Amino acid sequence: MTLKKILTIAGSDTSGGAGIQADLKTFQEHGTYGMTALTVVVTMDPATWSHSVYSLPIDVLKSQIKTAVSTGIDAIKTGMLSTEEVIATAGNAIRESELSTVVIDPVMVCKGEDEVLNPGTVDAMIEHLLPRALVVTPNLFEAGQLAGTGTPKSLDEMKEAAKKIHAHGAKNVFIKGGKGLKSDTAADLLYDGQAFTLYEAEKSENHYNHGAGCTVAAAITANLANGLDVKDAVGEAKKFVTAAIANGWQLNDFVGPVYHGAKNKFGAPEVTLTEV
Ligand code: PXL
Repeated sequence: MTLKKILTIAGSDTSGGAGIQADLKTFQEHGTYGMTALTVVVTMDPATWSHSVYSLPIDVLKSQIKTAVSTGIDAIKTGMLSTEEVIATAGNAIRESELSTVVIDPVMVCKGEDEVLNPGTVDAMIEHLLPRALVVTPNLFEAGQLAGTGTPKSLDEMKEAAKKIHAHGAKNVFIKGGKGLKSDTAADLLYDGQAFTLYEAEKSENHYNHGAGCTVAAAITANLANGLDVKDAVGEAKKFVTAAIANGWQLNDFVGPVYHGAKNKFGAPEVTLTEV
């Protein structure tokens, strides 16, 4: 048996819904083989759930990347990258791999925490990661940071941000609007440099959605590794995460992760595509 091998360069979410845990669970559900290069370990205070972020030494990160790349990988995904040095290291690894199946999830904050991890990281992502991205998957806040426009609040503002991010070199820009827009659906926008496609699903009543952003980016990566084109990879990933959110569950008083196994267990929800 051979499986497509995917390396995720990302952080560990100890609570298991986001980060490298979301990536590995999602890769597994897609019949792909996940490998990891850990950048940080995130822990949560049991009394308040406030996050602490512990960076691993850069040599440890480089050593992990070397190990995984030596096996011959098919795709790379990036998640939480805490410093400019870590971002440059991930960018170099992508360049040296010569892979085109590269998905950049430009994680800047954890949900509930409202400061960018480190202000210099936005410019570093623009320099080292966006020019190498087949798909970049910002949420609304991250799109506003990368575009320099401020957080989009409408479809027109999402389109404007997507164009600016595309101009930084990302071949496809997928902005995760999710429940953030005042529309009746959970709507995300794909821009390939020519056309805008809106992906819509029913808005979930469920508020247990921790890890949704990492999960959709991981699903896009796995679908691309398995040979889907970008438009279909995104469409299938949207179904995967919509099911995962609909079946999100309460882990404790503070957090409810998505259920990464939901689509395979319960079936795919409906997602509609519209050129806009
Ligand atoms: O959801 C963003 C995210 C990404 N990566 C790690 C995280 C989080 C949020 O908690 O912990 C490691």
